[in-house]
Order: sequence, then structure tokens, then C-alpha cells
Amino acid sequence: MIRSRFGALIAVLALPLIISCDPPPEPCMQELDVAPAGRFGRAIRFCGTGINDIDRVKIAIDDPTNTVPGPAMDVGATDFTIEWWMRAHPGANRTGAVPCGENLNWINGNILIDRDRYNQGRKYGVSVAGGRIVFGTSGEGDLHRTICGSIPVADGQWHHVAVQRRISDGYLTVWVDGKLDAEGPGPIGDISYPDDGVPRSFCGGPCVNSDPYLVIGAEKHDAGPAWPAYRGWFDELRISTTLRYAAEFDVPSGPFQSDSATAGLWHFDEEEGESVLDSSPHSTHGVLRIGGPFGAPFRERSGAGGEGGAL
Ligand SMILES: [Ca+2]
Ligand SMILES: [Ca+2]
Ligand SMILES: [Ca+2]
Repeated sequence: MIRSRFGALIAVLALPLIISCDPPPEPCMQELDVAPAGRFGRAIRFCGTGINDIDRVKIAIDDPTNTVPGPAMDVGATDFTIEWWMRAHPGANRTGAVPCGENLNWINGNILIDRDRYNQGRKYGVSVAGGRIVFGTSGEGDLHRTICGSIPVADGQWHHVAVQRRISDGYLTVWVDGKLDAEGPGPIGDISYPDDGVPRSFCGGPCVNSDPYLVIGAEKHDAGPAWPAYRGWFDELRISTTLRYAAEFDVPSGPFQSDSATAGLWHFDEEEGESVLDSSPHSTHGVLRIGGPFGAPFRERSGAGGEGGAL
């Protein structure tokens, strides 16, 4: 009895101490009058809201009402490269490092790119955990792999990130600022979204508003705080049906270009409105889902180019 009462007292005392040790939420306001160079042009700024299907970009990848093949950016049946620019303040994404290996742990980082399917195979995603890039894929069934980078990306600077998957053997690589950051074997096979995929009922009904989308900046199902959203800037997303990087390279010095291997290219340079335009010939346009306490995400001319600049 004494021990249990003492335990309860400790719990009551400890709770406020834990809260007081947590840094206050960083403001997430639109930054005006900063240096005009985004990385490149305008960028999207996410605030990490992570609820109510807002504070994210959504690009439809399948129509669950039919079996028509998805758009070109529904990659996974061939080699692929997904690359972008990002900038995050130190501490803005609070997830610590996750154990990597034959698991799904990428989903426990602050999620940058989510092509998950709720409790089904053939999926992938990217997050930031411990200030490093984490990339994972799943094949059919329960075959998973998560690889973890070691190069810090949450330092207030712009970084070019590329994740790649080789179709012949499922091999995964992560590249940060032109350097190989992580690599390892992954599940084999086609991991594109099945054209006849049927979302399961884990979303207050079938997950038709989350599963068949590529989501940027948040965990697509809003499953809870254990699967947090990303807070920071995101720019210049290009999805390709080839492995673009095999050795150390100089990061692109301008906006990505579209070529025959480009499955989708979003510059996020629109001045207003809710559309994000795919400038590749595939025209797979997406939408900004704006809302929440910050009215996020924002369209911003952010930072001062590759050197970080004004916060
Ligand atoms: Ca379909
Ligand atoms: Ca498909
Ligand atoms: Ca841009």
C-alpha cells in the first residue's frame, strides 16, 4: 500500500517535470520578407499538424472504384528514384532515431513521404528520425525493410535527398547532398499500388481517402502521435522510373528537369490556390490540404538558397 501510494506520488510529481523539460512548440508562421530564393522558387512549408487530413500534399495514385492503371508516378514496378529538397529547423522534428532492419519503423519518424497501405503490402515511405533520413519498403505479405541514414538533415540548411529502389533485387539506397547515406537489401517484387487494390476498413470505414494517395508532409491515416507529421520546408519533388544516382554526385544547381524517365515533377511554385502542378508530361496534379491551428501548409519563398540564410 505504501509503495503504491508512493508510486502515485512520484507519478504526479514527475508529470509536470517531464512537460516542463519539453521545449515549447516552435512557432509555425508564414515567413515574409525573407530572401527571395527558395530552393528553388517557392516551396511548401509544413507545420507537422498531423490530424484531420490537413497540413499535407495529396496526389492520387489509384482509383479504388476501378482497375485502371494508376499514373506514371505510381512507381514500384520498375527501378525508381524519388528526390526532393528539404529544410528543417533543429528540434522541429522530435522523433528520436528508430531501430532499422527488417521492420516498418520508417513510419515512426516524422513522415516526409507516405505511400503506405493500411495493413497491406506493396508500399514505401520516408521519414526523419533522429535528424536523419529513414526509408522503408514492404513487399507482399510481411516482408519489410527500413534503412537509416547517418548524415544530419535537420540543421536549418537545405538538403537534396534521393531515395532509390532497384527492381531486380529490391536493393535500397539513400543519398544526401550527393553522398551515399544508407543502403541495404529490401523486399523484392512489384511494390506499386495494385490497380485492383481494395483499401481495408481501418479509417472509420475503408481507407479510400488515404491509401490510394501519395502523401507529402504527414502520416496519411492520421493514426496518432506515434506516427508524427513533418515540420519544415519541402521543395522540388521528382519521381523517376530509373536509378539516377550510382556514385557521388554534385547536387542539382537549378530546378529539376523533366526527361523520358520522369514520372512526375512538382516545383511547388504556384503562387496561390490548392493545386500543386505536375510539370512533367504526365500532368498528375495534386492538392494542398490546408487547415488546422497554423493554417498549414504554406506556400513560401523560403530561406536563402543552399546556404540556409535567414530563419
Ligand atoms: Ca484501382
Ligand atoms: Ca497501380
Ligand atoms: Ca520550388
